[in-house]
Amino acid sequence: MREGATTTTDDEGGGRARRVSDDEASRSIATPRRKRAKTDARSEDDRGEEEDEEDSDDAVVHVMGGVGRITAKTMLDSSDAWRARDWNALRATFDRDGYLLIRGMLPREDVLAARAAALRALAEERPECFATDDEEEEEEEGDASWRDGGGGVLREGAADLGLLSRQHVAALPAIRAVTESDALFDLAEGVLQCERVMTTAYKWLRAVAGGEFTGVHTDKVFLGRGTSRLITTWIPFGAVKTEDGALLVAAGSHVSSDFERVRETYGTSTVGGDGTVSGWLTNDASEVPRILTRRDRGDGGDGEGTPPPPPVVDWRTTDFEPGDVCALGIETTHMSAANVSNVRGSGRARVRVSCDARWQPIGEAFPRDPRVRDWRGRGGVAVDE
Ligand SMILES: O=C(O)CCC(=O)C(=O)O
Repeated sequence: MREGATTTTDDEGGGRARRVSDDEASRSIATPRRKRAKTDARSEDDRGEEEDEEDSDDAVVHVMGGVGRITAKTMLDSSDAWRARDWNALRATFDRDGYLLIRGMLPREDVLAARAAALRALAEERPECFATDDEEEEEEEGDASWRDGGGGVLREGAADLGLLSRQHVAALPAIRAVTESDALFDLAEGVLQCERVMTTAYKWLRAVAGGEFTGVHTDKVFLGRGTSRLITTWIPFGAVKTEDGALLVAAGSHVSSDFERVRETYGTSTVGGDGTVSGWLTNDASEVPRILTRRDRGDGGDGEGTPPPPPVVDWRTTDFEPGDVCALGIETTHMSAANVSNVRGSGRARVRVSCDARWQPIGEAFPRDPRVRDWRGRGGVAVDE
């Protein structure tokens, strides 16, 4: 299939790269919205309580959902269930929310090695996009090494880095060690409740520059011509804070009645084989309630002229650490936040590197999307059956 209908660049996205303006970006740096203002008059106990509350799953951030500003809550953390291999709990959460966040699922050092490999290769091919070592050191306080998660500061104006179309980079052993790790096979088999899964040889390895993002979509429009039992794992290569362009998931959108008409209309459309249609529902997450209202409730509500309340979209995101993974269902509405990083106010963005890997069960009962040619099993074996 054409690689990038879900991406942000011209040749990779079937549409112009979407960038947010500097003004939008400066207003939107993911700012935690605290539930209560801090005062010094509170007791130690109260402060402790508040800190717990701030760290709770209900913490809210302002974030650029593409070109629109939205608020998002923190993703629910399923790491304990993963560590206990509690498949009932993991599947129950996945079925309810349409996603799973698992922290520290992959070895941190492997993920950082993959990041270093991706950035080194990209810097060789697009040297003009990256700040020089000196500039980087200045910005990153000396932490300029690719290896330890540093590096990746872009020159002002750098855009359309084109990593997605460089599949030889995605195929590097250090990168495959992460994107096709046994832990991901285990997760996909457990969530999909099957004996064996396979993963697409093609990998959606992205280097996202300042102002860029992926618009609101479901994977079904890109990968839905085969089995519906297909999942995506979103793997941040390094720390990806919300402001760097983290994943944003509309929790429950795969089952919610608010999204039903969108699932039936947009969700059953497919991106043209020539990749000329972006496949995005919108590039503005703040528009989604209006789109749901328009498509779901054209009659205007209760028949007595009272417009129905706008549906609430439960956007979820988080600051990702190296090793964290988010799994998504094929009908879960999601996008990535705009990369509004501005390293030390320099006007330079930090590149966001991440990779989406797709998974489905092996076997005749699970048809493949004809747009995807090559599939791989554990150990990198080609899956021909
Ligand atoms: O990483 C991104 O920008 C978005 C990834 C994504 O949504 C996808 O590939 O389905």
